[in-house]
Order: sequence, then structure tokens, then C-alpha cells
Amino acid sequence: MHVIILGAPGAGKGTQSAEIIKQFDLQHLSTGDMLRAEIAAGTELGIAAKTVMDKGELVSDDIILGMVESQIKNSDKGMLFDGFPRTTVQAEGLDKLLRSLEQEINHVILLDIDNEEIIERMLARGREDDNEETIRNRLEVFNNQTAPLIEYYRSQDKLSTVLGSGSVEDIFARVAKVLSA
Ligand code: B4P
Repeated sequence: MHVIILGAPGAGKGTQSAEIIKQFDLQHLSTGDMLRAEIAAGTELGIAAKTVMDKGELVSDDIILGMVESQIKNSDKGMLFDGFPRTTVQAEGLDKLLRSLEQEINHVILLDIDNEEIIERMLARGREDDNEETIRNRLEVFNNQTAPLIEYYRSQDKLSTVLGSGSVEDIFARVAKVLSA
């Protein structure tokens, strides 16, 4: 089983992913974590990515697809894709790669939450890219570049929308219900 967790920045994708992999036998693939690891290691990719991430923009599709491809090919487990795909090009690239491996995405969970709650959460988190100006840009980037994926997966009949506000446990219970169905 391959699962995508989709949602605006700060919707709680990373938080729910940590719960999901505990209960379901999936390998966590977070492109945000992978990029932050590159930054921490001071690699050329990390240095380039940091400039983009600090502005709240998206790292290029080529870099992201290159990063995830080897992970997918080298894994024999179902994957939980967290924060990926974020553009139609990434979604099509993922579909193409999985098709070549005779696999497919089984579920897409959309965490639905309003912008004001998101801004409150991210300001409380206080990561380097969590200042108000960057957050507003990330929300705009989400609406322009990532939100079209909602329709992309709805038309494939794979999308389930889950209310993303409430306690972490309550939200996870909603997610688990979808994945267990
Ligand atoms: P990501 O690392 O993917 O993270 P995110 O969208 O900011 O947050 P997430 O939704 O995971 O929220 P979290 O659980 O942490 O992206 C960071 C950047 O990397 C992007 O802006 C982009 O530049 C780049 N990037 C990543 N993937 C890319 C791709 N595929 N293509 C191009 N660029 C890419 O939760 C947020 C906060 O809320 C936390 O503090 C958490 O504790 C809190 N919280 C969570 N659930 C809560 C709840 N139920 N109640 C109260 N607080 C809660």
C-alpha cells in the first residue's frame, strides 16, 4: 500500500505521518525532512534548497524527483509520502515511476484545515521558515501549485478528505479509519 498525505503547509502532515507509520507498516518519505537533512549536512543541494525554502517557494521538480526516485526503487515496503508530491509535474512523475514498477498510489489523505489555525500553529513551531511573511507566501504557493492535486487525485477516485483540526489523536483516528477501510 502506498499513501500520500496532502495538505497546506503546517496542516500537520509530519505530525500525522509519525502516528501513521507506527500503526501501519509503511516507510516514511518526507521531502521536507530530506531537504532539511541536506541543509544540515551543508551539501550543494542543501545550500541551494535553503534559499528557496526560506522564501517559502518550492524546490525544483527535478531535484525533488531525483531525491525520491532512488528511495522508492530501493524500498520493498509501502511508502507514506509526506509533503510530496507538491506540483502536478511531481504527481505525474510519481505515477510514471510507480507504473514502471507495476505499483500505484492506493490512498490520498487530504488534511483540511483553515489558514488562521495554520498560521497560529506555525508561528508556535518557530522553524526558520516559520515567520509570518514566509508562511503567507507558502500558503499562496500551496493554493497555486499544490491545490490542483486535490482534483488530480479526486478524478482518480483516490482522495479522502479528513478534518485537520482537533487533537492529534482525534485527527489520527479519522485518518486510521480511512486507511483501514
Ligand atoms: P514540509 O517539511 O513538508 O513541512 P510543512 O508543510 O511546513 O509542515 P507539515 O504539514 O508537515 O506540518 P507539521 O506536522 O510539522 O515543507 C517545508 C518546505 O520544504 C516547503 O515550504 C518547501 O520549500 C520544501 N519542500 C518540501 N517538500 C517539497 C516538494 N515536494 N517540492 C518542493 N519543495 C518542497 O505541523 C505544523 C505545526 O503544527 C507543528 O508545530 C505541530 O506540532 C503543530 N501541530 C500539528 N498537529 C497539530 C494539532 N492537531 N493541534 C495543534 N498543533 C498541531
